[in-house]
Amino acid sequence: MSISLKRAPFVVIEGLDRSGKTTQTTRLYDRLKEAGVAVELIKFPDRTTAIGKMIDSYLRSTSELDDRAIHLLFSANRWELASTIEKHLNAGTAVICDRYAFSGIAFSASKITPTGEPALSFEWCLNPEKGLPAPDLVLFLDITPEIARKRGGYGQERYEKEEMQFRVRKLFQRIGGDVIAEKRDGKVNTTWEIVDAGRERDIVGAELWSLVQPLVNGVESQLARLWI
Ligand code: FDM
Repeated sequence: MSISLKRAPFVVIEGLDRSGKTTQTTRLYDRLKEAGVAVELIKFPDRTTAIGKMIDSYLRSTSELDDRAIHLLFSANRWELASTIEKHLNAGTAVICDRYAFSGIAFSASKITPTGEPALSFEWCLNPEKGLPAPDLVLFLDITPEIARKRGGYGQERYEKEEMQFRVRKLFQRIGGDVIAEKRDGKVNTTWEIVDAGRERDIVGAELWSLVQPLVNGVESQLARLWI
């Protein structure tokens, strides 16, 4: 009799506005289900919790909050689901997250003061994310500002402005570069994949599937924690 020590994989999808992130996340989830994989889809921010409702009203500009306060609420929204994510993975259910800690850092660290200085430092933004369950795979859906513009206007929510998206993209590139270097040095278990989301929807979908498929039978390594 063999005892399996495997747990289910934890996959995060990150991306810029107009990158097709939500469509691709849903497709991936459906494809996993069709393949008979037990899987849960979690979207951050999770706007259904008490904390999530405060985030939702801030994003829709029906309330104002200090930059630090909203940053910590986004982080707390992940922490309130962290043990659920861990339980799913250990019980053999794969978890896909639409956005995670990387969005948390990239968006908050992109905020600037009226004189153009960063409102919050990168390190300050990273700190509350330390210790969250670390994904096995991050799929970063990258899109250039030009293609995003061609795909039509941004939505009405706070942060859905071209110059903010431009800074967010730069920060995602910095975060991804750090994760790739840390993986190469054996410091983290997270694989960061940059996926060109400017291509046709089916091509992007096929690439995402080819990156996720090798994980569906489970991963050997214990669940790691982010940045500790
Ligand atoms: N966002 C999302 C943050 O600023 N911090 C976070 O931690 C997360 C998860 O909220 F503009 C931003 C990113 C985006 C907005 O996300 C809502 P969706 O995916 O558009 O709902």
